[in-house]
Amino acid sequence: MKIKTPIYVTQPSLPPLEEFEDYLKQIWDNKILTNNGPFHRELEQKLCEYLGVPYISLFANGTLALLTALQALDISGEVITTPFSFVATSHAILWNKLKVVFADIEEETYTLDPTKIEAAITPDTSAILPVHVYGYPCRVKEIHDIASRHGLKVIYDAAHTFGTKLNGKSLCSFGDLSILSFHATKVFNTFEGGAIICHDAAMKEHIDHLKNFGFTSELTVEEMGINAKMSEIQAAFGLLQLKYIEEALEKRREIHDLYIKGLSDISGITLPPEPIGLTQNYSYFPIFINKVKDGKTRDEVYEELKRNNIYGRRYFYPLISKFPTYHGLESAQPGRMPVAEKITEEVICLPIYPDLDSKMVNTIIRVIIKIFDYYN
Ligand code: T4K
Repeated sequence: MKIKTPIYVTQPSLPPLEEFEDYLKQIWDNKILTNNGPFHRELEQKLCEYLGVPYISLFANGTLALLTALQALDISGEVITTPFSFVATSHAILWNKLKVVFADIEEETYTLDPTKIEAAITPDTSAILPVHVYGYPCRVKEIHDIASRHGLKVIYDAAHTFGTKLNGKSLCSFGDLSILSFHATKVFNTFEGGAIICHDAAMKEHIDHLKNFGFTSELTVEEMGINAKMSEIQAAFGLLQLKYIEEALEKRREIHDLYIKGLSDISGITLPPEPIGLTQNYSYFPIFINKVKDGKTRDEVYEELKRNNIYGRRYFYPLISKFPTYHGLESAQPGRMPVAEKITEEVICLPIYPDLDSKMVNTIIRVIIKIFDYYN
């Protein structure tokens, strides 16, 4: 049962190399490398069609998209967000010199608890920045209602949601703005990359200006922009990736189903939820290890997996609020977010990616069964 080569939590999907050469040849011919070139424009159009969203603006990565989204809506004061995410979520708030206010999550979806959002609102609050963690939907209706009642903006960190739908509607189409990540570790990757999704042409133009230094014409800079543009090589790669996305999602689904079947009888493991109305992208396969149920701690299981060459990841541990940068915040104090504090101690994301073959998935399942000594 010994696994010889390390198996990591993910591995990027790559299309056939020879197909990418055609795109490279076109770039070599036309010499357009960046600044809203033909592949960039084409990828924006194709992604709007694929995701079923009205407007998309491509970015060099998801973090720059988050930073720019906060600028685009002119957010000030305090922003309510989750501690159970990748650190880019709240770093984007800090980089904009705004105050991070953490609120607790729900146990069912690992996303912000609407009642905790409402309790965290003060006269200085201007936005909510929830995260659809692992592609599971936030309570979008409740969050919309809270934002409307209090006059707040909503920016969804939808970095994990590529291809997911809630009741047939793209999960990255909610809120005032949503951001996506196309990092190498994501379901759809352009090596590095990201996007902002918005709902009207004026906002799209505003965002396009912001990501290009604030230029509105050759001679005019009207606002303080940044350079956050996606290059032609990334956009070309994205176009090729789109050709294979359905196949990649299907392979992820097969792995997900194997894990569900193979691990469902182990009492110490809680499997990921199947939210009603959600078309998933199977970007992550989080399991939750409850010591009380089976006597094993998450870290014991995590270390034992590593000894077997299986490199799951504890996404997201520690909570962002535990990092020194956030220690001073009142909302980050221990005991303030009991659900997030529990979930972060229980989670391990198991390897899931299109090139992980079913034999290996079954081996991983057998290793886990052995760790739990399930048949003894
Ligand atoms: N919001 C959320 C909710 C996010 O999750 C993220 C990013 C962002 C915002 C920001 O978006 P970006 O600015 O990144 O576009 C990874 C990624 O670096 C990060 O993009 C991602 N979230 C986060 C959840 O995961 P690490 O530190 O775990 O990455 P790393 O390098 O350890 O990679 C994990 C495994 O993937 C490796 O063990 C091996 C494999 N891998 C990785 C890379 C980079 C490969 O096989 N090839 C590769 O090129 O953060």
